[in-house]
Amino acid sequence: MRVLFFLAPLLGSATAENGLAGWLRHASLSCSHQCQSKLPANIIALNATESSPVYTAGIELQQGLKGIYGSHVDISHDKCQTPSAAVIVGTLEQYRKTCGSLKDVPDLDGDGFWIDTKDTVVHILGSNEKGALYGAFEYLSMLAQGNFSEVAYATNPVAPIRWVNEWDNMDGSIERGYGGPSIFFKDGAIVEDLTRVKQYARLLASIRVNAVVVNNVNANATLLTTENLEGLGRIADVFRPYGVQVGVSLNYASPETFGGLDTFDPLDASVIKWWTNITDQIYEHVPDLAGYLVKANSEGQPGPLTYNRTLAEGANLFANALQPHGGIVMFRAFVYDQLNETNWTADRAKAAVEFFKELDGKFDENVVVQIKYGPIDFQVREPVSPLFANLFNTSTAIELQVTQEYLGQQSHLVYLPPLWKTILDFDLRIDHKASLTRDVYSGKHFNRKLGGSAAVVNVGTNTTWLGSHLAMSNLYAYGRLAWDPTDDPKGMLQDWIRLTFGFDEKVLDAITQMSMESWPAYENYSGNLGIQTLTDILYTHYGPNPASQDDNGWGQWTRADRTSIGMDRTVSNGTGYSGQYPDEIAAMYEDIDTTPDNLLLWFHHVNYTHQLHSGKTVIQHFYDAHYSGAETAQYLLAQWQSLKGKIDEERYEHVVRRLEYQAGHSIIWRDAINDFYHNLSGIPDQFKRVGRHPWRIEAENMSLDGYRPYTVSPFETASGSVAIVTTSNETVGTATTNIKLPSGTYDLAVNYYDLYGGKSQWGVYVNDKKVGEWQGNNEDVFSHTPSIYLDGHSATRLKFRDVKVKKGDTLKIIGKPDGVEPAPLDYVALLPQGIVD
Ligand code: GCV
Repeated sequence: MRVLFFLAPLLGSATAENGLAGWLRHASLSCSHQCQSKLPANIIALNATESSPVYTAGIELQQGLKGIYGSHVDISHDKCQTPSAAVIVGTLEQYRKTCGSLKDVPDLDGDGFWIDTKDTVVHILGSNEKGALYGAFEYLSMLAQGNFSEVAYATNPVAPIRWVNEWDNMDGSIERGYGGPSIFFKDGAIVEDLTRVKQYARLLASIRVNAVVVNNVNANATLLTTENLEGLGRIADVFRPYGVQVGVSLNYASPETFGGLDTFDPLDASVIKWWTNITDQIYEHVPDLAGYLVKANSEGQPGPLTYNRTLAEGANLFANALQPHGGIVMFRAFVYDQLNETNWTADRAKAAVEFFKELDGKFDENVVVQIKYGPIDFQVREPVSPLFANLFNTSTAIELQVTQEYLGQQSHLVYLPPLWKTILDFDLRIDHKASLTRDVYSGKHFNRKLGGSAAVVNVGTNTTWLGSHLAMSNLYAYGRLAWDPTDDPKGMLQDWIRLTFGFDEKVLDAITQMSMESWPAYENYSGNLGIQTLTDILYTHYGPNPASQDDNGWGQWTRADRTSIGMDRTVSNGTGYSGQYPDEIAAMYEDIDTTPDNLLLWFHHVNYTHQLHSGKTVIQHFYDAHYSGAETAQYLLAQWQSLKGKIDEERYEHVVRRLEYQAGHSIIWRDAINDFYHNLSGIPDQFKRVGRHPWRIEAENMSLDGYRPYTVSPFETASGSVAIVTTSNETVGTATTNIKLPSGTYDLAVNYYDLYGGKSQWGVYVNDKKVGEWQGNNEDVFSHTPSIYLDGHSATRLKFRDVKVKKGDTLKIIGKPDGVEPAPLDYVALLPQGIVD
């Protein structure tokens, strides 16, 4: 293959950009003479019907060519002869009808396509219209990257199901959404203006996602009102030209709560009739509905178990109603009960296999069991769900999460594909044969037709879609992996970077490095060694709160006590979970010596002094990893800052703000986790860092006027466990101290708490000269769920650089409370160059 790059300088790099176009910016490139000769002068889209994906492909190509190279190209639909260079897009069948046969095109299946750029006429031919549109986006992606390679290849999807799920509520809020309110719903109805839906449709089609479930799995039956079904029809009309089908989540109890029946028993004739009618009505509005997504008997949601019916009977109820219409049921395996931690063998991780294994083969053909990648809940590290290895006669799909519920909620940069790959590429050794997870859920391993993936995305009306520009790489890569799970995380990322930020080598290198380092760093400064998560699982799922995992029924336990930590999931002495895997994998996890360090605490309960394969003790690994992760987070910021001037101001500033915040919050994470386990175990840090902060001035040790000490809970989320708050919500507080450090230039860090429900103001002064000021407005700036308490979610750290001080100077903080926020302050640190503390 001849690879031709006519890389042109990116014009308009200084133009402000708000992220709305995502990776489809089609930013302007200058085109040399040589490049001009490669550009098509005509577009032939072999379908003239405006709602068809092939028609859309023609429009996208036209707009893309205009955007990238400024060239206006006409579109025609009914002939394939052209006097000059052209691009022809259509299905293979349309091509044969209009233009005759084409040799060398291999068999295409699913939504696959053939692209051939070797000739003056570029051919983009899909096995169906969707495939043709995907091919057009592929070609545009090449052009937008200045790539004029002469290629001819076919590509087919690994699986037919490539869905996204949106957890949008009818009132417009989004469960675990960090990019603003819904693009679909508002005040119980479907929004009138669907412009954003159309923009989303383009993004999804360009990454070959073929269906979107528009409402939350915690579903509200009012979606089924006539007015809302009409609205659903409007949404589907917008998605249709992009080849994206619409699906809906259902509430199992709807026949009773919405339909007025006295039961929702799936075997009751009136219930069956009710769902059949509703399904027929939905198809009247959305004739190509993809199907239903159902969360049943989970986290308070109703389901068939209420009537002692099996989950398979529950799923088949919908399968029957959908079958005549060609729809499918995505039935979620996320079913578990509350458990008692005093029972050593109780284990939520076992639930999915316990509920579903015996139902294997009992689901109708159009049911797909949708399985979260790990057995708990989208944690920073989990082993693959063993359910994939326990369903031999049932179609499955993997559920991933693009929205970063437990992974920094888009206020932290975490590029997820390296995490996902630990699951997709895992060899389950079913029947002692190679059986990669990706081959199991795609249907390939068990030779099943249905299968694939779904990702919880939760885009919102924010112009960044997800709440952060850099988070969009996760959505882009999800689509690529849903099509081809062997795709390389770094390669996909770099395509995304070029499409999103241009071709500057420095930009490419920096964002690549930052992104690739981000998940390991996040794991390091949050929960490591397979402890799943240490985020607060009882509140926002965001900041640190290791104690929240235990002493409750949620089953996300760490079983940490003064001497030991971890879940014993062995068969010999624990919950028996490891025995849910095929023999070879079960044996690996059963034995502490063959369990990888990064999953040690998932499978074994050990002393803090247990030695890892790495040679470190568990506790020292905790300490070191947290220091190392937080240090990397500082570096992420520095790498981005090195790109100033190379990225438009608007996006540069938006990202810098988040990375500054992340750099600070990683230190809050680091100290909280280290202090917690240091306090619990009493084991000192070999390097004497934990609990020792020579550069800090604790706010509670300053002279206070209008401020008072406040004991923070959880204790580890305040340095020394105490912060200060103003004595009333009207009183301005002042905290003063004399600087005892040697005279010099320092970075001045302040740790404060930014609560929801107030916008306090703070100022920091040296000898009455203002060094800096800030406002407690995180809720307006960042995407994560805010907190109304002083805790690990609201704890925030800011840095003012290069502050000159003299020994004996007066350092003063003045805090002005607002609303319920009493201008809380934890500490100030004066940091010599190079010190992170
Ligand atoms: C939509 C987790 C989340 C819930 C989510 C649930 C699910 O528990 O915290 O918000 O509910 O998973 O996937 O159903």
